[in-house]
Amino acid sequence: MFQKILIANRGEIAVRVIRACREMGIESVAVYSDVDRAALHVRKAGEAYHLGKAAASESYLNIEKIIAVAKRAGVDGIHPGYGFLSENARFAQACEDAGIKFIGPTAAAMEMMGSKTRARQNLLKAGVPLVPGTSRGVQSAEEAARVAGRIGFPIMLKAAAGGGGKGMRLVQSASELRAALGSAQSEAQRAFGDGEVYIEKAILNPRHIEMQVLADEHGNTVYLGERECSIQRRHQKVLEEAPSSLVDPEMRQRMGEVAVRVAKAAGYTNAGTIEFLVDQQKNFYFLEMNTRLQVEHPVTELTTGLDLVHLQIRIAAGEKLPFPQHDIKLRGHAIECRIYAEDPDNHFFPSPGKITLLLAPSGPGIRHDSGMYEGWTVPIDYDPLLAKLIGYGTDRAQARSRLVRALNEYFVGGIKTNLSLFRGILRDPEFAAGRLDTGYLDRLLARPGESAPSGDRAAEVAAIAAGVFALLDLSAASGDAGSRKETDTEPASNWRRTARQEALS
Ligand code: MV4
Repeated sequence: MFQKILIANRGEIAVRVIRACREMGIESVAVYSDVDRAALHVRKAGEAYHLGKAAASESYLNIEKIIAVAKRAGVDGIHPGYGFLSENARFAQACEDAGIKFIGPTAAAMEMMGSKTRARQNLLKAGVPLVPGTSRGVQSAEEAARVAGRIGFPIMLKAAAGGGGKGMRLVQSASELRAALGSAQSEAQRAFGDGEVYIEKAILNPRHIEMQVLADEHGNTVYLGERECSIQRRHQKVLEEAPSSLVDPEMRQRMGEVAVRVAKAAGYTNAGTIEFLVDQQKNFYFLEMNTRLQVEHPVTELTTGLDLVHLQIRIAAGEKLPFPQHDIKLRGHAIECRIYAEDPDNHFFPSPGKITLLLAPSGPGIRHDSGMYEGWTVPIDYDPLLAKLIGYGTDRAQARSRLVRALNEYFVGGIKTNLSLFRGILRDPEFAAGRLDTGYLDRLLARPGESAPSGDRAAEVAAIAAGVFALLDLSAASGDAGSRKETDTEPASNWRRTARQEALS
């Protein structure tokens, strides 16, 4: 087993991995940039080392600096979290070259999945269902037109090196093809340094459903059930749940067995996710594989009772999976909300700044994985994910009602958050009925009066009242209202405070 693990990440996921290390008796090492000196992951780790400037290239994306710190701190493992270097094959290789175990798949498995055309070539041979299309880059508009003639419009042009929608174009007819191909190729070249673009038949209004797998280094691979991730905005997931309301046990088994086949074809080890597009006839097609622990892993943890980070660490230490497939039992339902520092009333613009007041929810069936604390300043430099709020229950209705209750307890003062968006989603009858696809959120936001939180007045008033109470409490305790006045939402004038205290006494 590992003695000491460096977490090459920040925010809630770094805290999540540090917690697993503590539970397992492993020492933890945090790294941080200039703007993260006071971040929660730095406070929670056993040791912390400065990397450099805020820019990710000088800090969380800097392979040389991270390996140097890892050697100095004497770690025997590195956990990459998600994002940053987590799917970087060069980083996995650099860890191995330094004699440090990368807690994730091998560089070779990452490389195979890093190119979608390469993945399609290998998976076609393995009998994995793929969206009809090409498995190599198209060379010319004429070739693209021939392929489109065979599979039929509409088609998707996709960057082989891409993911998350970059370099992707929906093409409705032959007349648009040449221009779309040119712009997709140049966007791919700019974004990934690789202009290769291939073709898939477009699936209209698909659902995005993904399957979690775990593979040890002894040839054992299992699936842990699916997550429904159709609620997205601009290719950013917003809310995820397990299980999917579309998937029955028979479909789950078929999807799970395909996912295991994908993992085995890639020589995959550790935790991974196979993404599928599901069409309106419930046909599912391999989309891509994510070779990392994902943001939404908690919904799988809650419905399987397993700790995915513990298992990642045990697998990387060379242990065998401690259970066979038939021992994995799914129970209950979990829904995750991604809480971002962004303003849903102003185009979801980022909203950095100081958190002046934080009332975090808890209680039955609630898990809150957070990277923030009261008094901390959210930097503008990184992804604005603050925390994940996960509701769990014996069924979907209970998970939903607990989450609604918890959202109404939740208050973040000083910055804007997207909490109100979740109040809107969770009370929507379409969501409650499980009628979801990847167009769901855009349709909800386009509905008049639905984009704003104001439909939920009672919750807003309760949240504001909770904020006022907590402020009064704080200023009474410190005996110094004046020290907070620059950043608080309420002006700290004496007459107002006195009036409130009188009203409350
Ligand atoms: C597709 C598709 C329809 N047909 N491929 C978007 C991000 C990238 N990972 C794959 N994406 C899509 N690929 C074919 N052949 C529709 C999407 C898509 C999408 C997929 C998953 C979740 C949300 C989405 C939103 C818009 C488009």
